[in-house]
This record gives sequence, C-alpha cells and structure tokens, in this order.
Amino acid sequence: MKIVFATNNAHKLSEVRAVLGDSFELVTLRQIGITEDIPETGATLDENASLKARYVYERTGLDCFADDTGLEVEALNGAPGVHSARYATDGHDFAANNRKLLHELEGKENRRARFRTVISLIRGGVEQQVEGIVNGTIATEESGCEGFGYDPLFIPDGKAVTFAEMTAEEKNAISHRGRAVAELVKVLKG
Ligand code: ITT
Repeated sequence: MKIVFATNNAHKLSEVRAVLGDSFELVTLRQIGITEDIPETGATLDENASLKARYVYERTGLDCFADDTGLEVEALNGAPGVHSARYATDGHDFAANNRKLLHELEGKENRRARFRTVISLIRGGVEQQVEGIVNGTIATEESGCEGFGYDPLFIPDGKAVTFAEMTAEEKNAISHRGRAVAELVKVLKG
C-alpha cells in the first residue's frame, strides 16, 4: 500500500519507516514534488497535523498522513508544546532549544514532561486522527547522540537513560511516535 508521509524531517521518516515495515510503501514529499515548508499555523498539534495532511491531499489527491509532535513540560504549563520546533529560535535549532529548556527549568523541582504525537491520516478523502503519548522527566544535562530534537534531555518513565542513549528500535518501542504509528497501522489494516 502506497502512502505519502507529509514531513520534511528525515529523522521522523526513518523512525516511521522502521515501525511500518514492508507492508506500506512510504512516499516522501520530495518524491511528489513538494519541496516547500508546509505552513504550521495551527494553535494545537491536532490542527497542525491536519493542516499538513490536507496541504498534501488538496494538491495531489493522494492518500497521506502527517505527524505533529510537541514536548509538553508540566512546570512550564505545557510549553514548548505546539511551538517545540521554534522554541528558542525561528529555525529548527535543536541545541538552542535544549539549552533554553534547561534554562527555563533551572531551580524547578518538577521536571515531569510528556511527548505527544498526533497523526492525521487522509484516506480516500476521509480524515482520521490518532495519538501517541510517552511520559517522562527532563534530565539536568544532555546525554546521548542518537535520535533528534529534545531526545538528549528526555528520560522516559521506567528507563534510566534518555531517548538519545537508546537505539532506534528501543525508542520506537515506547515512544510517542512509535505508539501513534502503531495506532495508525491498526486504522490502515482495520
Ligand atoms: P515536519 O513538520 O516536517 O514533520 P518538524 O521537525 O517541524 O517536521 P514537528 O513540528 O512535529 O516536526 O516537531 C516539532 C519539534 O519537536 C521538532 O523540531 C523537534 O525539536 C521536536 N520533536 C519532535 N519529535 C521528537 C522526538 O521524537 N524526539 C525529540 N524531539 C522531537
């Protein structure tokens, strides 16, 4: 089954490809000639996932899905949340985002956080959403160099290491995106 994954993030693409396996042929934006950044002007993850998927569907009519993900930190009232990509700067500067997060949490005892992924799927013109969540804590310093984004700071519950210290398989088995994609597969196969 062929399906477009509406992302410009190569890390997301390889994570999702690994979970979906061989039953689905993931088509990239580049492969269908969409090279521009899709505007993410929504106020929530749900809205942005939907905007990205609809952008592709309206231009191509192809079955597609998009992922919008945010890190929600309790002591920061859910920030950076929907603004996770542009927390510290205008661009996707992972190092600056992590520095800012550590700075904002200085002196705070509560370091609880969660990653939330919303996937919007459009199949045969019909849109459905699924979600995946992983709870954890924000470390006091960065560890590990696997993964991307906030991974060097996020320690999932039940583990003693950050996502960036895990293999892709270990992260996918418990992560927000791994869980959301597992739900997506149920819908696609259902
Ligand atoms: P697309 O919109 O092209 O899919 P993006 O990188 O802009 O890619 P999001 O808006 O969904 O994706 O993600 C917002 C940010 O959240 C992202 O830039 C990372 O900093 C962070 N992020 C997302 N998924 C993550 C993960 O699995 N681990 C660590 N950080 C993640």
